[in-house]
Amino acid sequence: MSKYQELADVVIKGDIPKVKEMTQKLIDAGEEPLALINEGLIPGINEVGVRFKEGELFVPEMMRSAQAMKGGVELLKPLMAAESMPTAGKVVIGTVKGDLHDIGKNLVIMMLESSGFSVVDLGVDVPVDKFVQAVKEHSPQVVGLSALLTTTMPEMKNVVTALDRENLRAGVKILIGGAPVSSEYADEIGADGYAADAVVATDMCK
Ligand code: B1M
Repeated sequence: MSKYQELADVVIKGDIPKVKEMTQKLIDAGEEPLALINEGLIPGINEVGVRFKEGELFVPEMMRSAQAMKGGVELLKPLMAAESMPTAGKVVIGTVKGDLHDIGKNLVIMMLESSGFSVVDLGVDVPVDKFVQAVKEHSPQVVGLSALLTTTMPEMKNVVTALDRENLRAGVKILIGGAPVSSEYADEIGADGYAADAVVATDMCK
């Protein structure tokens, strides 16, 4: 059992005030912010996914758990912010069209920013054209694509194809992430890499 099992349990219950209260108590007790995320909040939301799949939980419960998790992350975010670090580079990131999941993407952003990257967040349900436009406008070193649904994975390929077509690949690496994708999928669609989590994503951007 994880040290932060109780925190995971209140995420599973979708108890928004309790998640905030417990996160704050753990912060005050000097616990490591990243450990609270990786060993408390994420295992909690992952268990919600398992129970949803098994038909024990439904969308409204999953939504409440997601909100509870976000409440905890919001308290941890300022503790991980970079303090006047020189910018390590620019990343444009978004969740692909048709997909509304953003917890993982937001964690990646948080880690990138805390490592000194400047990040342009395009949000969720981002159409291909918006990625293309953002690359033209911001000239990032990395484009990050997030997808959590098997049905939205092909949108990643559409973004890769569009950036190829517009001759925008020079100097830009495309990194993909999200539960259903893999490094094999990255190879298959012609992306430059796959990051399994926010820490790996940040290392790869570096
Ligand atoms: Co959704 N959902 N959901 N959901 N949901 C999943 C993904 C699912 C696996 C649950 C299940 O069945 N077990 C399933 C997908 C099945 C499939 O496609 N194979 C599913 C489904 C079916 C759905 C709906 C269709 C349900 C419905 O309406 N019937 C619907 C779809 C809506 C849509 O998008 N169009 C839906 C809706 C929702 C909520 C809105 C209720 C909510 C999302 C709230 C939000 O994000 N604001 C939600 C949630 C919370 C989940 C689960 C439970 C948790 C996702 C999550 O936040 N994980 C999820 C089950 C699961 O994944 N275990 C599930 C925690 C997060 C930290 O991990 O997102 O993987 P993750 O991000 C990681 C890495 O993947 C990586 O780093 C992150 C941090 O470590 N990473 C990147 C992610 N993006 C990256 C980008 C990068 C790099 C790394 O770029 C550089």
